[in-house]
Amino acid sequence: MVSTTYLVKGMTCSHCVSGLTQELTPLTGVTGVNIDLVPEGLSKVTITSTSRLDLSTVQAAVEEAGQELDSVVSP
Ligand SMILES: [Cu+2]
Repeated sequence: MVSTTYLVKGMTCSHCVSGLTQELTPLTGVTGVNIDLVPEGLSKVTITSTSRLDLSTVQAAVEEAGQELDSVVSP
């Protein structure tokens, strides 16, 4: 099991959290999504998966949710 934390820009409320969770959860291999919301800052998004996810896949899901991937905390 792999756990990776990403910093995501542009999340402001619980709707953003559930929107992003809904985009990330169906990705292949994902078993858990935990989001630490920081309104108007960088929210911490931790994804647990059976194998390492492609950064481009995560980035696409984040953009689909209307947010912006800032960086990866733990590779
Ligand atoms: Cu929101």
